[in-house]
Amino acid sequence: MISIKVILIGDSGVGKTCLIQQYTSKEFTEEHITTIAAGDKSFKEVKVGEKTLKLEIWDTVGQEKFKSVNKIYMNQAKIALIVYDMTDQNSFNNLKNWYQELKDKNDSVEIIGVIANKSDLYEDKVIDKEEGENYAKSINALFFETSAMDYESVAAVFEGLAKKYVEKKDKEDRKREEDEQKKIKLEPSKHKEEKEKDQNYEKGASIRRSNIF
Ligand SMILES: Nc1nc2c(ncn2[C@@H]2O[C@H](COP(=O)(O)OP(=O)(O)OP(=O)(O)O)[C@@H](O)[C@H]2O)c(=O)[nH]1
Ligand SMILES: [Mg+2]
Repeated sequence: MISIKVILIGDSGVGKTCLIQQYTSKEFTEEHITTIAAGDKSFKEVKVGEKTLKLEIWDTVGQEKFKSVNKIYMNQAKIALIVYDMTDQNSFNNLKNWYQELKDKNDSVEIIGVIANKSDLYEDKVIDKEEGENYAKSINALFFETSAMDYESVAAVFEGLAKKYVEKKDKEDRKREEDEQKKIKLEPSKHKEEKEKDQNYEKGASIRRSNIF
């Protein structure tokens, strides 16, 4: 089974812990208990076609003062969710800083999702879906709207990103195989060329030899 590290980043209070809780145990907490011990891991298996992926989901802290520890948590993550609260302009403005953090401190991320959370609070919404979508597009990420109270919307994120990851890996595998095939096809002619070169050399050598006598 393929095991992959998934991280959630974004400002404090956007709902990272709640999203993980909903996805892994179908629970929602009203209280905001700031995550301080970054690196809590939850696991969930997800099926993509024939493949089963084991998601290792890491919860990270959104508070500024903990930023220095984030390198360890960002490292080796293959999937990253950058979360904002659609009722909080600041959390949206900070997406670019989180993206920069990710670029600086992670060298392995393959798939990024931009998550607009708290869709149940649509009356207080200050960021339009289009703005979120445009930002996601600008960093080549997938876009999702979620409510951490609604399991389906949350599962769609993890399943969507896992699917994209598998598709990307499959494509890379196919490309590698094609390149390998091309090499094999090229090799016989390479052999032939080398053989001919050798034969010509032999011919030349026998002429050279006969010139000696
Ligand atoms: N209405 C609503 N509230 C939410 C949603 N997601 C999270 N919340 C609330 O937002 C607050 C913060 O949620 P957390 O999941 O603790 O936020 P966090 O991003 O983990 O914050 P830090 O750990 O401080 O970085 C809590 O009071 C949650 O109940 C949502 O989709 N809808
Ligand atoms: Mg948290």
